Amino acid sequence: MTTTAPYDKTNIFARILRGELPCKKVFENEFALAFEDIHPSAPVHVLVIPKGEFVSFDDFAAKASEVMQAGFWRAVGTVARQTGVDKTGYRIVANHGADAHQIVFHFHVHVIGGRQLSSKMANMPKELPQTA
Ligand code: DGP
Repeated sequence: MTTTAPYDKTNIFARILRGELPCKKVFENEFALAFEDIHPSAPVHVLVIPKGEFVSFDDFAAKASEVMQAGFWRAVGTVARQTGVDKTGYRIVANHGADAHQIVFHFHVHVIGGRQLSSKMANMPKELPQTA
């Protein structure tokens, strides 16, 4: 599946949003649901998803209303404060598409913290492209 494919209502996060699958809920309001990542990469690893059908960050940025965009990003901030990582530092990540290894095609933001994170944003490719 690509990020240009239409939204698939059977994706795992859509099913969590509908209550068909369980999650460890951290926060919920009219704009967003936040729950613990099933494969945490740090003591705090929460996924924040919008309550709407958006395939990826690009889809959300292009199509979500201003009210939804503001409400969603405020929810991300609330999750960081609620989990306490605002005090120690945290990283927010949204993987878009194949090169970023997006595996669930419902837009989500990872809130990662609770330990010292790598100074590298992500693994570098084995060989950097030649620039000259
Ligand atoms: P990505 O699409 O690469 O940004 O990562 C998706 C994340 O979703 C990954 O860290 C694992 C997590 N995940 C996948 N399936 C489930 C699930 O059923 N429940 C929860 N809580 N997390 C999931």
